[in-house]
Amino acid sequence: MGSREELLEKIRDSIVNLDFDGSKELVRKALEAGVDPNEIISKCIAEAMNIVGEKYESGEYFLSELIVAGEIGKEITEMLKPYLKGAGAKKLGKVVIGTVKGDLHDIGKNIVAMMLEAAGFEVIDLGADVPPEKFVEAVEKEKPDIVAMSALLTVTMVEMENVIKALKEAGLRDKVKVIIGGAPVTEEFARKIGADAYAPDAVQGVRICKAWMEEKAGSRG
Ligand code: B1M
Repeated sequence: MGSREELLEKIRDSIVNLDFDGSKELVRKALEAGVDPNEIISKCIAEAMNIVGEKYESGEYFLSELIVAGEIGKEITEMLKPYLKGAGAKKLGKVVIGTVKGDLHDIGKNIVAMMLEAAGFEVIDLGADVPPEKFVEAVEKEKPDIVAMSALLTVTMVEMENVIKALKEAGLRDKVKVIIGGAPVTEEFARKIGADAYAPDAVQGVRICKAWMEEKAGSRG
């Protein structure tokens, strides 16, 4: 029987096998059948990327395969966008988001941005490879409630600390909450660099940001 679980597995496998058109066709089918886009993110994109990462590490896949998997991940993320929309006109709060300097991985960051928007946040997406001064500039200009950062490389995680330092130097650190995420990031690292929170996935990231806005609204009376 072509169950939902089987369809999700097929999507995951077709991403791992780098079947560009096949994976997109299956995602289209799943969305038409009413499959929750959040499941496509967690059970297909995220799991497939982990498997691709393992294949890359073991030498079965090379950089070219990593690039193709990344492109598939991006295109599928774009396909999910309209299905995640649905928030009203009144914005919950404003988030400035970006992948830190030296880091080009933006699939996870895009998913977080999309889910924040779907939850009712206004999202200013600075893109990938964003230096600390760009975060500072955006905080000065946009006056967000939250700064969200993503890093996928152990060597770029340090840039998150540099952004927090730059915000402090500009006298802006107390004006925003800072949340960080990305595969190599941990709760302990977040605490060490002085971030306010760490989120292991987009769902928890959105939950934390929403809780902060409720707190803020509460303290305003
Ligand atoms: Co790269 N890559 N990559 N790569 N790549 C990894 C990260 C790697 C783990 C693969 C491996 O070896 N197993 C490895 C890093 C090793 C390390 O540092 N420890 C690696 C490497 C080595 C590299 C290069 C150095 C390879 C090379 O050139 N020799 C190079 C570096 C380029 C650079 O950035 N300067 C490189 C390049 C690339 C591509 C460009 C080809 C491509 C990215 C395409 C793109 O993003 N547009 C790519 C890909 C696709 C991967 C893997 C396979 C998949 C990443 C991904 O999209 N995951 C990855 C392996 C892996 O992660 N297991 C790998 C899916 C995504 C949904 O997850 O981003 O973690 P993630 O986001 C999650 C959560 O973490 C969380 O929510 C998201 C959704 O639930 N989250 C947040 C993330 N940010 C958040 C922010 C928040 C909250 C939650 O704030 C609110």
